[in-house]
Amino acid sequence: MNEVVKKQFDEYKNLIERKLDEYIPVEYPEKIWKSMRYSVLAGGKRLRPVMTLETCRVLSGSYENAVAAACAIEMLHSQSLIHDDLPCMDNDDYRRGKLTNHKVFGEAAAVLAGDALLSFAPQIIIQKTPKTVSAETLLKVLEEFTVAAGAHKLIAGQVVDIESEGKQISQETLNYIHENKTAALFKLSMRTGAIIAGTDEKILSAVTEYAEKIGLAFQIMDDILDVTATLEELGKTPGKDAKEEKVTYVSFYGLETSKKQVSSLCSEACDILKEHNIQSDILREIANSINERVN
Ligand code: GRG
Repeated sequence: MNEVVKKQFDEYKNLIERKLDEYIPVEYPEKIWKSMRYSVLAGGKRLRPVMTLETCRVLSGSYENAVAAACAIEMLHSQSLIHDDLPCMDNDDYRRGKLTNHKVFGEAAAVLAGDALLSFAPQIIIQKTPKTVSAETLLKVLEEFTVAAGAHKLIAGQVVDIESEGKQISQETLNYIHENKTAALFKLSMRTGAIIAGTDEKILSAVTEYAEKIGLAFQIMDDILDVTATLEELGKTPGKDAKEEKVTYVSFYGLETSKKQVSSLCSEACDILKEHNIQSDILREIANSINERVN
């Protein structure tokens, strides 16, 4: 990412960090709030909320109106990571370079922290979105959020992923998992920014298509990094996919073809921006930088 774009990205990121810290207090009973804060404030890349803010801005909205929803999406992302790391799911000891939530707070608190984040996130959208945003828009944002978080999207992807372990699955099933586990959150992030900006259906479809491509590219890169990166680089345990006998893009197509697929998807995503005259350096650079990412 070039220096100017990185500065813009970091401005959004710092705003998200500040607001997440402000939105999640430590109240009674302290254990649950501390457990929620531990994972949400553990220093992720904040890619999804930055995409929400930038999408809103570039489509002529006030990005300030999208801050609460952007933070809620990051809370949902954190919830999915806390639960995914549990022994009954992916069973990981490290996340974002730190011990996973259940390793620090215990399994019961980790399950409850995830549950609490899942309902706290829409609460934040309702309570913290500026009142200048119409009730109709707020309802659309909440619908997008609840659909993405539930059994139609994230949970569907997770269930099929778990059921597929140790099996030879088709390319169709692999894509289903990636679309629902990973791309769905990128789509939610961008669609939320676009809806708050009040964009028309044509542009909403264009940003959805961009997010689909970016989401798939991001997940293929995740599969690649699982094979090529270290624990220090990743902040989580590498080599898990092979250990759990998971079919991934790398096991399906090999490393080189997978890398080519990432490049093609990223350049197709940039083409969509160009075609619809969406002039965002950040969104273009996010697409360009996915194949360079190391964590
Ligand atoms: C509902 C339990 C549950 C799971 C839903 C989203 C999900 C399915 C599971 C989370 C684990 C996982 C490996 C998701 C794939 C997407 C992905 C690569 C997440 C990591 O995102 P980054 O790299 O993380 O943006 P940071 O730490 O930077 O925020």
